[in-house]
Amino acid sequence: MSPRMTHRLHRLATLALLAGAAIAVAGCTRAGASRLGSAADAAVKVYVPPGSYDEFYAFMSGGFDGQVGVYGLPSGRLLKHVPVFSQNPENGWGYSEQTKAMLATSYGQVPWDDAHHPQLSQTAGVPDGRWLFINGNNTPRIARLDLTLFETEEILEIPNSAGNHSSPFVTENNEYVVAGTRFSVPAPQRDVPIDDYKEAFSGVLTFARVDSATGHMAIAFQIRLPAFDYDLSHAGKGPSHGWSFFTSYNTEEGNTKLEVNASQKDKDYVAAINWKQAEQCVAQGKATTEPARYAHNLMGADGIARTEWGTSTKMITPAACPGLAYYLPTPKSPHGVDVDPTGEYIVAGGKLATVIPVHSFTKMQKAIADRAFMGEDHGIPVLKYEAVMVGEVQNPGLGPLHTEFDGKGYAYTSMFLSSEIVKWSLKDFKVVDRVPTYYSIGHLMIPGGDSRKPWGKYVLAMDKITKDRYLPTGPELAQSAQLYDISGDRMKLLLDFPTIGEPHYAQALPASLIKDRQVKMYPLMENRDPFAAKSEKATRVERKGNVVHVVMTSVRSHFMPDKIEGIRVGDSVYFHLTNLEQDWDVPHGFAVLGANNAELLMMPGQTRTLAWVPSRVGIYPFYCTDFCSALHQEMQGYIRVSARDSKVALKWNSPSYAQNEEHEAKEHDERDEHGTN
Ligand code: K7E
Ligand code: CUA
Repeated sequence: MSPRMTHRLHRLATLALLAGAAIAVAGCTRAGASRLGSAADAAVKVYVPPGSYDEFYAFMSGGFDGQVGVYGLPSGRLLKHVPVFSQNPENGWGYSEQTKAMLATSYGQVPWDDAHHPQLSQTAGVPDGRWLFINGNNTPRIARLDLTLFETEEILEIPNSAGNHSSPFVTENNEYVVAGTRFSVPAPQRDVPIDDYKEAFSGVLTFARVDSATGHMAIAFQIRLPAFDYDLSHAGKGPSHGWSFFTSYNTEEGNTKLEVNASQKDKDYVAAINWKQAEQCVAQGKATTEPARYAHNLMGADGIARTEWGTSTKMITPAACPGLAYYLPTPKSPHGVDVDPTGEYIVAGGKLATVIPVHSFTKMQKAIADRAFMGEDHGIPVLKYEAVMVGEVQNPGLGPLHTEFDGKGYAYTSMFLSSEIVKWSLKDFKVVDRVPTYYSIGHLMIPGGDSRKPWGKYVLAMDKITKDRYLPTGPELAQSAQLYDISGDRMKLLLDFPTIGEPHYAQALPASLIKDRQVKMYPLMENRDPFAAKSEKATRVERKGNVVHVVMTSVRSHFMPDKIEGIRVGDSVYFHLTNLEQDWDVPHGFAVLGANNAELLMMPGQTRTLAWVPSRVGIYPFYCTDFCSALHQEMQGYIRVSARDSKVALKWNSPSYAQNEEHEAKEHDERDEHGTN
């Protein structure tokens, strides 16, 4: 949720409170006070003794940090910070020559983003531990992380989109990851008056196919919809497999002052998209091929990321494909949309609504068959609210946003304004429990809680505001996660922990699913980087005009070569570092004085390349930044940089040098003969 929206909700909350609608808040404070229980009990439940492992991996989006934070649950310990959309100078992600292409987009290299929704890949609707997908919100992209590496392997740009918020939300077998645009824009982009919004703008939903063997994504088709704001999504499962649901607010189609203009209508929609129908229409040639330029960045088997450019997409419209889209009226500016484990209930979080509406997939199908429409909107049938709604959770609190499920018949909804989690029954839609959160909860997460088989032991609240929860740290205070035990009838707060970045959504799975499948190193002999040096003998320095390739190795506890002369000011120097180690957890680092991009961190067996243009003469030390051995501090070297017109010969101390010297000498003779240089 954006700060602007937060502000708006606060204002509305104030209004609501003034109007005397504070019942829910008062109720929750009472419940909360009696809920802290024994601190010792809670401590025991989250205590993971030294040397022991956590039960779950939790993958939390970093929000405006553009990365993924991996935490252990129940301890809340940070295990890894995986750079995705944001350059990371700590290990050279997005800076090294091998990873730079990963951040290519049609707007150029975009080295940051706002990442909201991690989604684990699924098999038959259950997280399978293969991949993690996550959306880039600002420059529309979807990334895929490989969970044997905990690294980003692929980033697909989404054309005809702006604000990729309702994304990536996988279908049951990763048939698709989806991408709905939050901001409608002209698609394709063009120069139009903003006041032509209603005629010229579109809200495009994208379905990208995921290859079941490799995980590689490819845009299969796009759907052109009215110019609403498509906010969140979840896929159907079981009986509702084949459908995806997207919340849409701003059905008023305002293009300015949305806090007022998009809050006019009593109900907006959940858009129900029949993607099987879409597949058929595409197969029947009902899609139009439209030009589009977008980047598809993929890490190669050689460890080098490359960009392929997409040039067109297949666009379908509900008009050309009847049965593709229906609108489910949903009160009031809905945010989250979540599907329960059985696939029957579709729960929307109407952030300005006083109830949580629950739609039934069975009723929806019947309503479609009976043509129980209240009308059409832009030619798309709008189903009657009563014909699809199966229940409304009464008095849930204020500002319902997101819902997760425990697999035992209960749903848990985050209430942003009244800062609480509300547990309610899927049988009768009655609230059975509530606990306060500290403060302003956005998403919440139960391991597997949006899948067919939740591991319903904990719920994690992700809070926007921490205020007084931690030691103060200047103007910016940490965001926070809070872990609650949900194994009993009543939720119990166990733990608070601050997070890196702003966690929006998260996903978690049992550690046992992936912990034994981790890649421990890259086999050196299979290294296919063109500048890999698989032994110290292969190290060398080569000049081609102003370009110098320094092909180096690192191994405990030295670089080869570690003494290099003959570099000139303004040269483009490429340091190609191969880590010769073949042991788990022995990365080496590489840093050079004045490098104005990054350092490198090379995993065992891996080659990484740093570009460097020295701007002034001098002696430049370089060293290993990762404390790798007792003699780590000896792991260093020098580079001599001479003037642009200097005659200092290229020279380095590795086994290849002697050989090269003869070669160079010959070259010099030849040059002298021809009178050049
Ligand atoms: Cu509710 Cu971007 Cu999923 Cu944040 S979103 S809270
Ligand atoms: Cu290698 Cu420190």
